[in-house]
Parts: sequence; C-alpha cells; structure tokens
Amino acid sequence: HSVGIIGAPFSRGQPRDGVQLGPDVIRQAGLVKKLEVQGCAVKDYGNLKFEDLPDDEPFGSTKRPRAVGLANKQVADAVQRVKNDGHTCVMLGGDHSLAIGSIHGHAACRPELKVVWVDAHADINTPLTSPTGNIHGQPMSYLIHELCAKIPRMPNFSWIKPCIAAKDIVYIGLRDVDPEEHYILKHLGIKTFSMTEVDSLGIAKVMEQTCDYISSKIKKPIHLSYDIDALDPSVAPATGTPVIGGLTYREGIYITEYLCQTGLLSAIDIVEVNPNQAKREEEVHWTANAAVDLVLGCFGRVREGSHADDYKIP
Ligand code: DIR
Ligand code: MN
Ligand code: MN
Ligand code: MN
Repeated sequence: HSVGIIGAPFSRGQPRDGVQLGPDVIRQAGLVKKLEVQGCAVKDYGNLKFEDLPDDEPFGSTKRPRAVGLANKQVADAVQRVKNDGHTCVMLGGDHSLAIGSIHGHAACRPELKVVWVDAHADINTPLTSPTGNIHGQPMSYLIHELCAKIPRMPNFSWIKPCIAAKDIVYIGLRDVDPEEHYILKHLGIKTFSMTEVDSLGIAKVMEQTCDYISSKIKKPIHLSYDIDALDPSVAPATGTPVIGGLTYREGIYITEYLCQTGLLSAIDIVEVNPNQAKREEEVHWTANAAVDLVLGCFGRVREGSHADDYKIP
C-alpha cells in the first residue's frame, strides 16, 4: 500500500478546544512508523495551516461558516494532490466538518466513489435543521445531491457542489440521531446500520451487507469517514461528543480489516480525537492508539499475524 497522510488541525466545526491537536496526537502514537513496519510506503504531507478568521459572524444559527468553508477548500485541494500523486489518502482531523473537503476533493478525482460513514452521529443536519449550529453535525448535507435545494448560500461555501447520491452512502454505528436527521435518512432511503443492527446481525453480517450494497459489477472506490466517537467511550474516551453503547474495539477494527480486503479503500478520514476531553493522560493514549489501529487495519494489518513472502526459518 502507498499511503499519503494529511494532518488537518482544525476545530471550528464544533465548540470544544483541543480537537485541532488530533493529527499530532495520532502521529505521536507511532502511526507512520507502524505503517512502514507493516510494509506500507508512507508520505506524510504534514499539517495544513489554517488561517484564523476574526470576524466570522454566525450565518443564521450556523457557527464559523467562513473558517469552515475556507479550511475545507484547503483540505479538498490537499486530498486531490494526494490522490493525483497516486496514494490512498489518510486525512487526520480535526473535527468532522472536514469531511466536506475530504470527500469533495476525493470525488473530484474519483467521481464514482462510495462513502462508508462510521459514527455515533449521522452528521446530516442542514444549516436549517441543526439544533446546535455546529457544522461538524452537518457535513453530509452539503455533499448529497438530493439535499442541495435545502442548503442556503453561505460565505466561503460557494465552491462546494454536491458530489454524492443518497444511494452511495452507508452508515455504521449510529446511536445519537436528531429527529430531523432521522427524517432525512428515511426520506432519502439512506442505508444505515445503527448499533441496533450491529447487535442483531453482528459486525460480520453488517460488513457483508455493507459491501453487497455498495458494490455492483463495476467496483467503485470507497471513502471511509471514521469518527472516533463511533467506538465506545470505554475504548475511545478522548472525543468531544462521546455516546455510551458504541462499537467495541474489535468491532471497530473489524470494519477496517473487512474494507481493506475489498481492495477498494481510496481515502480515509480519522476525526474527532480530542486530547483535551480526556479525564486522565491514559485516556489520550487509549484513544490515539485506537485511531492508529483503525488506520493499520485499513492498510493490511490482520490480527492473525503475517510474514514477508520471502521469509525462511533461520
Ligand atoms: C448533533 C450532534 N447531531 C449536531 N452531532 C455531533 O450538532 O448536529 N456530531 N456531535 O459529531
Ligand atoms: Mn461525526
Ligand atoms: Mn460523531
Ligand atoms: Mn488492502
């Protein structure tokens, strides 16, 4: 595997300070070294530099639109660069508003992509349905063709064009969905595996059905957008909006192993790691290690172990 890593130290899609430290905390847990040890060629493109916009007045109830719009343009351009350089792209957030730029940039290079969104939350509020005004709860709404008539024009958002259809999305891990979001999911017929389906089917059947749903005769590239809060807070506590009853570490890893097996993973987001939300230093390490292990699973790590093709017993 050839991996291109982009750090996106951005927090303005939500109110909690610290999520901008996510990329560095994940790197400090040994991401690059561990990928190389398992045989990946890694290019770390470093962290993007985001401008602080002082007069970023809310648009209606939506907070920090200018900063979010501008940062996402930078992410979109960076993801296109990584894809054009021939890598599988790993975008380390930052908050989940960054999926706007990541998916937009990916779709500019791979217009036929499918999205697997692993999250406790659906992140599909529009600026008009959002109960919080935080754009990290809205990224999907800007990207879906079927919702574009519902999206108002916002400053620094005019470059964003919807690039995915409702049928090209699968959600896994949902357990905290706003009523407005639930209506949108049902109305658009979006495929969802909430924690209830993870409980009733088991994660193996969830992944089988996910891949049956997104793969036709022609294989399409997959964009995996992984919010660390999909994992249970007992495994990944250092995040801004933890929700009890999440994926176990094993279920979380299984998703990445299974998607890796398809050979179709083309871009990955790992978002919402926030070291400042940890109660103890230990919790930062658990969360960062979980984030690293998710990425390793995306790039061929298997729990049974592995060995080089030319290995001989000495
Ligand atoms: C809520 C919370 N649905 C919102 N969303 C979160 O703000 O729209 N997303 N926490 O990650
Ligand atoms: Mn999210
Ligand atoms: Mn979430
Ligand atoms: Mn693979």
